[in-house]
Amino acid sequence: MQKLLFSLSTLAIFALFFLAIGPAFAQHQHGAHQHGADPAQTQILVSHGVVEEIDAKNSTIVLTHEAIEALNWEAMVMPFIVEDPSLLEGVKVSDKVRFDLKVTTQGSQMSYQIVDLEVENES
Ligand SMILES: [Cu+2]
Repeated sequence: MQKLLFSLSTLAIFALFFLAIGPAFAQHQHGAHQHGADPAQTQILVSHGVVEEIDAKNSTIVLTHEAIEALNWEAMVMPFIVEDPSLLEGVKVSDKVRFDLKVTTQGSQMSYQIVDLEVENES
């Protein structure tokens, strides 16, 4: 009987111990969670290019863009998603454009979206 009482009180002590550290543990996890979930970071880069293809239905434009040093990109041909398809209104193939590229970084993931586009043909 005395042995049982001892183990019960041992259990009670353990229970108290976990009750006491439980909230601290939860708080620590919460803090770790907040730090671990990298908030998305965005930056806007201004670049220039030439229009190769326009697909307004899919909010996509293919550009030959100049080198973008901030991204370590060489000049190349690539498709871009535009934030608003109305940006493609009045734009045609072989137009020279200036575009604002929103770069979103979340952890190791990066995504790119054109948020402004302006035709800059020389007259
Ligand atoms: Cu590119």
